[in-house]
Amino acid sequence: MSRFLIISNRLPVQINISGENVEVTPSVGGLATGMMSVSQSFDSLWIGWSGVDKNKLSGSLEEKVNKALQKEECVDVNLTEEEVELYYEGFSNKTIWPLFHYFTQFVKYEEEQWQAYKRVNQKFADVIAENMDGVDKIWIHDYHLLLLPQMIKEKFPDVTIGFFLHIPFPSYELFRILPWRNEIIEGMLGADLLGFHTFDYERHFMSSVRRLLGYDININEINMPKRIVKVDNFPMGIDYNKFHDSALESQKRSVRDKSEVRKELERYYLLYPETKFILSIDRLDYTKGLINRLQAFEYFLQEYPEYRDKVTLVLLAVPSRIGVDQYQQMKSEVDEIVGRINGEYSTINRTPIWYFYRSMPFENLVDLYNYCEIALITPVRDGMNLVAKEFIASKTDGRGVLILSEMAGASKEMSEALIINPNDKAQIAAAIKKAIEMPLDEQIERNTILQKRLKRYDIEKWATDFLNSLDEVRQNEQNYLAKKLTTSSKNKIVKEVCGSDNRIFFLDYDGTLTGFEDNPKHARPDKELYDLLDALAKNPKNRVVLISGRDRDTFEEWFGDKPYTLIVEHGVWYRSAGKDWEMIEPLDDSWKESIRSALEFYVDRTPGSFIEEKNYSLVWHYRKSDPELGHNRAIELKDEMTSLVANLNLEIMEGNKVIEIKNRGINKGRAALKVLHAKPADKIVAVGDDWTDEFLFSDLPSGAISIKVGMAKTIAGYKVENYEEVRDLLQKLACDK
Ligand code: ADQ
Repeated sequence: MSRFLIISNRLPVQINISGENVEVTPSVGGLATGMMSVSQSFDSLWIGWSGVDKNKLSGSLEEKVNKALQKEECVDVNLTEEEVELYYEGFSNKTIWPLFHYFTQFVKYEEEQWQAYKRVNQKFADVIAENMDGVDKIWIHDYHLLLLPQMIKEKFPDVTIGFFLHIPFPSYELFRILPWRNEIIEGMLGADLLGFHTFDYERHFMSSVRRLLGYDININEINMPKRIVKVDNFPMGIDYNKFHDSALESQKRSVRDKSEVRKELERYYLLYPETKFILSIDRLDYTKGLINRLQAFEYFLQEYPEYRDKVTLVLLAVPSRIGVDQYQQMKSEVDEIVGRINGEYSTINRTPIWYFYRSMPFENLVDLYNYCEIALITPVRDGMNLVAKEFIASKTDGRGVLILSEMAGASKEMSEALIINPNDKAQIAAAIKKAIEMPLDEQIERNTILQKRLKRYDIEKWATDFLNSLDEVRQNEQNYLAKKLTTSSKNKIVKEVCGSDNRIFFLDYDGTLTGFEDNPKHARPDKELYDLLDALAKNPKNRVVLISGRDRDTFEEWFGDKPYTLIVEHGVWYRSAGKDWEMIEPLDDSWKESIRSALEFYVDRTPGSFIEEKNYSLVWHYRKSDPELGHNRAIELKDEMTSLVANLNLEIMEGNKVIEIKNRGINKGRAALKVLHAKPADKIVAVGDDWTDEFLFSDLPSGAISIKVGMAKTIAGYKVENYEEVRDLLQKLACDK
């Protein structure tokens, strides 16, 4: 059985120490539950901070803590008080948390905290390294450990790493503010699979990768120099049955066994049967929108006086991050508004807001979910928001109305709720009114759909989906590794090629024999390349064919006096060494005018892009443009061109940061076959880097040796990482004899 590590800032356990006694109890959080269900099929270990500073414990107590953790299959990363202050309360909660939730005004930029963040991430990496025996998969959680994937990848390149971010990933315009943005994104890219709650966060992340690091992105895969990283969204679910079943059980309890909360709610309801309970539950955090929620409730009481006697807001705020300034300020502000509203609208018998500032046992939480008719959840930013889901899961008879902020990730899956803008108090007040008045059958209809979805995509399914996806990524990596040109396969190829008396080399130019430049004209061959190609061509048993999408004039200038065959414009023109250029087949170029004017429109709107004109094709280059804009414009352009080219017998080819429009049916494969038809070869080697070379690979006769440069999918038999590796191989293929 393979071993699997789960890594998060906090371990899923509570440690209680009294005297010499140590008690470790598993926590009931969603993540722990989800992991529990999947971890049963693995030999798994959870690594994280226990919340206890072991430096302060006696040797015997420390031993007891370690043993108790071991029993729960947990290993502790011991953090000192100073580390907790700088890494956890500091960089994690004063820099990343506010920035990723769009609260730029709260973001602290402290070098000392950043250094501590790096140090603690390294500390996690060190503890992981001590526990790597037999491990083939690691799943890292959340914003405290953004640098960890890369730290592990560097040390253990063969281990598959998944990373899930539980909070939003902000838009590039926000993320770029961070002085350490590149290190953070590179840290995350150490993972093989990156998961986010929603497509928006995934999109934001991709955009930052493209703009900051310039990597190519293929739908949801990032092509890094040596690896592919997959990015996807996995909306986190809850343990649906646990909430639903507990709510059912609670209803069945006798009066004596009922929770105090439930008894109080029922007693109140008997006295005031018209009351609607509005529930508000969250950690006391500025992202959760408590202030605007209270203001909207106040506005509701002002605007709809007829309901003043009929609603009670049950406000449950869980103490959180008490050491961080903003949280203390917020607590005072909440206290003040609650005081003001209760002062203004209370009567002898009734108080409009019941305010609790504490955590609650699970049973009481479920009673609140089950009993309250309306949930008012108005975060100004929230990665997902599980409370919204837990409320719906606990509605055993299908009644109840959820009012949910469009800024919560959960709103993307819960469109049957009343979706509001958390900054629009009039809209929230109107939603409260609508919720109070909503007919029962409509409530049930909406909730039935929501419940069905939550039940199907529960926490277990979420975790399993993520892990299955991780396995797929691993499989793809293995497929890649299977094609990777190893030293032994290189030796085999050299032996095979040099053993033949009639060899031909079809070599693409850009990205294959040389690197890319912003301006294609600057990618001239260097001396090393000329020497290499000359050495290859000098052997009378070799024929060198440069086969490229380049224009004729450029190749004439660079290779005009060389003894190589040249094929340009993807197979429009052909030139044997020392002979004149010939067209491979007659073509028409009368279409260029109409296509050029369409392309010019894109040049005007995409700074840095330009048109290259070849004899029988037009190319729009966007390598120098803003990567994000260039990518989007390329999609638009392809879309627009598809209808334009249909009647002109043209086709669109997408290369590396270029879109080319050319006559249909002209491609490198067809051109190569013509060369081979004129003079067959016993051994064929073809090397290329983009998808125009796939035509070459697919059309060549079986037995040809095809080599792809880069990570993208290919039908070629082998893959190499870069043009340097190609040059190294060609050096050997010049063959002594
Ligand atoms: P949180 O910001 O903590 O989580 P949320 O998703 O709402 O927010 O989860 C809160 C959890 O705490 C719920 O499971 C709830 O049952 C529990 N809880 C709330 N009030 C409680 C109380 N008074 N007593 C006991 N338990 C209480 C972060 C992100 C979210 C994301 C989650 C999961 O900020 O956006 O949904 O992680 O990825």
